[in-house]
Amino acid sequence: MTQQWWKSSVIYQIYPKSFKASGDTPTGDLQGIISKLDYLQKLGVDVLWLTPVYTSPQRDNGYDISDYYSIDPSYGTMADMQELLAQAHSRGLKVIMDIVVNHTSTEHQWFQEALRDRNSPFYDYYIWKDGVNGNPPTNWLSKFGGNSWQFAPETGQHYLHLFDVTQADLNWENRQLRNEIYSMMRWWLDLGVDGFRLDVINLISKEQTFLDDTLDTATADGRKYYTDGPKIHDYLKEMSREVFSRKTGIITVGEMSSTSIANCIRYTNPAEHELDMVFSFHHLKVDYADGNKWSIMHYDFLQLKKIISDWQLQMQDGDGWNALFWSNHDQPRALSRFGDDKNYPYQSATMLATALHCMRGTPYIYQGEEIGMTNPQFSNLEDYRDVESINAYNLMSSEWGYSHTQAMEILAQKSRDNARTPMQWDDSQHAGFTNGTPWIKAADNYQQINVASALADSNSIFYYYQSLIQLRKKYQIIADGEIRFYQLKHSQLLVYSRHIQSEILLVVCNFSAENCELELSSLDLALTQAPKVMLSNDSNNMITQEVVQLAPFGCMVIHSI
Ligand code: TEU
Repeated sequence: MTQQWWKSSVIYQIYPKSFKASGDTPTGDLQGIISKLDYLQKLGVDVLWLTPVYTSPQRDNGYDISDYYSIDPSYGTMADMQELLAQAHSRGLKVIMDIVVNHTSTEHQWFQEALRDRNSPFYDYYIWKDGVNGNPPTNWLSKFGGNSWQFAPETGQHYLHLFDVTQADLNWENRQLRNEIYSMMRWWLDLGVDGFRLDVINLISKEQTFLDDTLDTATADGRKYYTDGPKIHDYLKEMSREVFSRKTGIITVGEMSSTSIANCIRYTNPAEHELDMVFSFHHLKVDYADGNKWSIMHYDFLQLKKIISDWQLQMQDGDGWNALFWSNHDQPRALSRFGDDKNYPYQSATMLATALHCMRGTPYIYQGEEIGMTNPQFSNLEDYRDVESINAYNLMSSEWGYSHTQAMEILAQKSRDNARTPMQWDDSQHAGFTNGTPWIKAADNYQQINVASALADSNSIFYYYQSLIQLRKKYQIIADGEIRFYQLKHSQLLVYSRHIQSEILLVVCNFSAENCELELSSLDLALTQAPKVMLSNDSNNMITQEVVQLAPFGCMVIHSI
């Protein structure tokens, strides 16, 4: 196995709560995942990423961990976890765990000990400060709304929570805490997991000055004091030494909140010995009006291309590595967001997949993306479950004065629950997700959009994904080729090429609902006389020696050797 085997791999994200229930429970479970491993193997992915399945009060669906060493009973047992690892490994699939070490649940024993006794060694595992003249220690805002400090009467001080009030930030300055975390991570590696997705890992090092921010823009909310903080690279190097270096063949991916390219080069350049790859989110903020997520806006295509090309080119120059993704459990469905899920669902889904999978980086598929799942368009507030969405609704209606209809429209476009509806397995009740009542409603379109019908149709989105995954394995140029971009001002097309010596892969994607043409001479590329069409998602897409013509949401991958 080469050292960077994951360059030619594709990773599949499972949100266990919504993936598959093995019986009649409202939530999915580990046995449900085991029952679908053959399906994932058929798709052809290499690695499964499981969002948190540890014991948790589930206030933030498992990102609030109360015990790192056990499985939440709603998902099963540690024996189920071991069975999942064994069954996955026997199919050649690796499994990575989502590890949340920026914060724990306030129900974690460490926090409970801290509350009980200020002199306990666990007190300093968290970040405690005195209030200032009856106000919180700083004006930093929580990512889920409101101030990010909570007063605890038991201790007389405030603790920091960058997320929900039940998610207390850990104090990484404390050496003993870091050692506890590293030994816990080694324990999971020893159990057989193949690596980690590290939740908001670039927030763990806080500047120790604890100063107020200006609050005069959407991002002046305190984040400059803890994002890519002063000791972050030291901590990741330490984690790499203490944990990652203990096992070969693992993979590490960091989730980086509001980060910079320069930092992400350091996080992922192999010479730095920090992480293998990173998720960044700038390309998914192109529909935030004035930086505000809770707004209605059609995304800005030129901005999207600029961000993507900047990240691709600069990470390439700095020998960094991107995790490529359109979707995850925190984002609305990409097909509904960047495509036309009503008129061109097949073309939009396959074009978006092509645009992503042929870039430089390791592609991630979020459950359901491979069958074209869409936003559910919930019409009742009661359909929503997500803590962030419910807080946002309250903010919009009570503080911003939005009407119920306005706030509901915004949630329908932006809520994280858009991606959290049950995986659509078949056309039976609740999409075949559970025999009982699901914890969150399935999208109404499950009778048309589901795995069973995708598998039965050789022209489905599923099989297109299967081909894309196979191409990455077959053609080294997709994994390793140099990337170049063209036509960055074109209002419909994303155009880029990959190169290994004189071999060229040209990728042309139409992000609009209109036909579109590209003059090949505009690219200054030495293509052969008759380049081969490696992939095309519409029978009306055409190529001649002079032009590429694309149908609405059409795309073509052209190989010249
Ligand atoms: O997300 C971090 C993060 O930055 C997002 O929460 C983002 O701020 C928010 O989703 C915007 O909609 C990770 C997890 O992926 C997320 O599910 C958790 O809620 C969060 O960390 C806290 O652990």
